[in-house]
Amino acid sequence: MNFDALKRDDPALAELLANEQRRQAETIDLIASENFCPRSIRQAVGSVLTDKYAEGYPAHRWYGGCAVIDAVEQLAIERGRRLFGAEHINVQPHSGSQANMAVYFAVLEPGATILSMDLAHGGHLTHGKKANFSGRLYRIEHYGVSPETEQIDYDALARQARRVRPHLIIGGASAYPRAIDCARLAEIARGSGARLLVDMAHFAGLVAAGQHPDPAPVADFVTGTTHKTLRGPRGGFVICKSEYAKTIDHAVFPGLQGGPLMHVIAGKAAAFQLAMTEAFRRYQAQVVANARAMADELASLGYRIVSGGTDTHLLLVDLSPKGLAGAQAQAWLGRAGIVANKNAIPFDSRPPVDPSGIRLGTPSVTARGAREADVRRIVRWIHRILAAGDPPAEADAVRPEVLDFCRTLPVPD
Ligand code: DSN
Repeated sequence: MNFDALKRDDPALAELLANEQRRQAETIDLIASENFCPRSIRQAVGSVLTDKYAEGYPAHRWYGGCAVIDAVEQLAIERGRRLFGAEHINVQPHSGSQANMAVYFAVLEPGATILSMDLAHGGHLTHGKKANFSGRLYRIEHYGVSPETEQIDYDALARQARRVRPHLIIGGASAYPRAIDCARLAEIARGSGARLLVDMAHFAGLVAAGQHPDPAPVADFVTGTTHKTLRGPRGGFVICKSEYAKTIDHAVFPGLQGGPLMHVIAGKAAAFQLAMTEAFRRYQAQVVANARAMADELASLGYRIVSGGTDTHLLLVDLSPKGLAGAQAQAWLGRAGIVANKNAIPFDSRPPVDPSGIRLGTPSVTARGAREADVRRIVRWIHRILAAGDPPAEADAVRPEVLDFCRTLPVPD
């Protein structure tokens, strides 16, 4: 990106941004929730739309001068609806957390019961962690994965839902490598008198490209983020059935937020458009194929893959059989320019700050054009480092090869 004006007005900040640009160009990003937002979308996000206040919704604003803004938001709404087959979409949530909050505020009273996936089994902070608003405001019951399969046991979940009688069931996670059976969740919700929210923040891009079942036809609410697999700007959205449209819109504004980030909403419109292309469908198929190839290569090198594999863009590796832990592995890999994150595995005996696993994802590296052979090569570098007698020295030896890889597959435009 050209930082000419920033260099003139704030050289110190311009230097930091250039450093980050270089870091991204020269490292392999395996963080499952990250991606490369195309330059065209970054132009929309960096545009004059940041200047405009537009509290309200298209044709119903509290400010003058919103004709262009209305057209931009309407475009995002229409494209989002078409992309996900949604009855209604609200594109204003600033983040996935706020999208979830909007659903809770729309249909739950404080103290209501939520049944959601345990964070320790791959769930999300906003699905009821004690330190989060969700855990403070609501009575949280968690489901997890089966100890045998490390996958959701839908029969057990159905029994739990009938016992707990939650007001809301949440499907979706941030470190669960398997496809979510949204139709089954809907059946369980109906059978227990609950509403269903599917938080597809992680797999929205897969849904858009037909690589994961679409929750929109079966769930009362679907929340998502636009910056993960969807490869757009950082932000959130809520999809719901028409009967909830007014309640959700009211929960977002004036319930939670004031002025929408119109520059980001323009970026969302652009992302939804790109997500409807054949190129995007091919990209997401490759994201999943690459994750499978990574899991397969790791398993062949003796690593234990949580749940035995993946259906999505991410995998969880249990490092404990190798006598390793996540934080140390993250640091050694980082030294070689391979960026990943430590992650708890289900039933982890280690603390969350230094868990037994690492989470690996393929959205970013696939956006650079990597295919199965490339990700298998990355896995062999990971193994070289983690299996070495002197891992930091081996990381230093791998680093030039990683740099060469990054130059061969540059960050996309
Ligand atoms: N923090 C995100 C992730 O890394 O999965 C989820 O919000």
